[in-house]
Amino acid sequence: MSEASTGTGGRMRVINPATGELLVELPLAGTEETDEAVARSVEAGPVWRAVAPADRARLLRRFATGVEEHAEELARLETANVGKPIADSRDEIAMVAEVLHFYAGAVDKHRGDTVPVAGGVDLTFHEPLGVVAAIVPWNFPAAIASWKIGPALATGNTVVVKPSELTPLTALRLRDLALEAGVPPGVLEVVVGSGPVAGARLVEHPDVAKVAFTGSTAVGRTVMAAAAATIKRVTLELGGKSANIVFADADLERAADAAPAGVFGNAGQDCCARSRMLVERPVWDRFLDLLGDSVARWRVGDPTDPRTQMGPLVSTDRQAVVGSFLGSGMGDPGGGDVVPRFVGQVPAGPGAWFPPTVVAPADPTWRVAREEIFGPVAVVIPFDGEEDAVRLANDTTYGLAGSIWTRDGARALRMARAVDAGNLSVNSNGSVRVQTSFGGRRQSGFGRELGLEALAAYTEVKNVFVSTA
Ligand code: TXE
Repeated sequence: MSEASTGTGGRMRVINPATGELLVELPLAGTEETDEAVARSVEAGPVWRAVAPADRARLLRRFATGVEEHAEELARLETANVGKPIADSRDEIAMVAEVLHFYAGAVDKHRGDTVPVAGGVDLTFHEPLGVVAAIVPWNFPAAIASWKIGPALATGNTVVVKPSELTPLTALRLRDLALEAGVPPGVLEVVVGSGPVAGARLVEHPDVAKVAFTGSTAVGRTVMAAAAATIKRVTLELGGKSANIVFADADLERAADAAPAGVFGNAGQDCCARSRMLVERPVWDRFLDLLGDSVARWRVGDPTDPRTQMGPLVSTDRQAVVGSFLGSGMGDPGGGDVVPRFVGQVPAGPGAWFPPTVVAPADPTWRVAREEIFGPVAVVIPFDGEEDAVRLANDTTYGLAGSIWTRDGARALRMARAVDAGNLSVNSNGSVRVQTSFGGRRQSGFGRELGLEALAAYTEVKNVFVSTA
């Protein structure tokens, strides 16, 4: 299946990955169409900033309400386009609305300061940046778009969203719902185009003030380098290889029960996937027994069935990539065989299916234990004590998320401080909440989304001194 063509004037075949069925064919924006969207966004800037704060908040609330009213339609669209279970899509669309409500409430609360200085009065303003390009991946298309749209619009920016070429459908609907809510034309633009053409053009465009990027570390690197030419502001939310650390004193049943969702959720196509399970040696056998049971219970199948917990991968191309981490000779650098210990079930027939797969024990030097796979593959590695757990958890170039399972509160806090990642959870695998900041350290990127922290990513402080002499 060829999911997308690229280049100016091309067309994109948008595919349902669970069935291989063609959903729609869309024209791809080239450089010219991208420039036109940026021009509309520039023009809309003064219009949007002239809307009184309370009215801007009302418009964002109305937009949020529109999302709620069309939630089922949006959820079905997301499931058809991404292949994710409908239960997940419903949660993610609910999150889109919650994000918009949250930032609607922030419009008139992101205030400046007065600063004590000699000779006059000094005050600060949090000013919008201008046109923000939101470059979005295919794993959570609507949710991740909203994380950028919400705070950017609330603080008076205009936004051009470039969804992934594989999954543009919900972004287009969100733009329509914003217009229907009364958000002025041009304030929220969507450019459906390929990364190397439309995405790259947004990054180099002199009228784009900031790029908010979520995607692979490799592309993030090129975005950051290209943004240097115009000194563009950049925030990057990139990959991860997060650790799920299970101590011997943990509630093992609970940890094992939660583990599949922590790594196989969204078919593992989640930057926060807990794809490295670290298990303290005294409970290795017991935990592996429990994990085998919970993997066997993990329901893979038709994404439109509300009981389904995992659907297919986003594309058939991804099957080969995910499969390349397993098999004979893949135990590099030793070249041994990477043979899974547990392999779950997948439906027969068409679709980009890949079974939930657990490699245990895995050597920490193997590629399967080091690289982001972005598929439903977990490795399990034994450790001996707290220090060893910290060493293994931090033995990665990434630093996005992680979990610590223990009944010892002091240890939980010591570990949470010692693991070098932006988002940690104790006795839970949840990383993302609307009210709290989200983002990475090291090569997982920088800048924070969500929470009140995101407002700083879309504004700059202007300082004004007024002499009273
Ligand atoms: O990401 P890309 P892909 C990781 C994950 C996955 C891998 C590849 O490991 O397997 O990345 O996914 C746009 N200038 N993550 O190929 O290519 C592109 O069109 C500007 C982690 O989908 O990084 C899309 O809109 N933009 C991750 C977006 O960048 C460019 C989420 C992301 O695509 C561009 C997704 C360019 N030169 C993948 N090239 C996470 N953090 O959750 C591409 N794009």
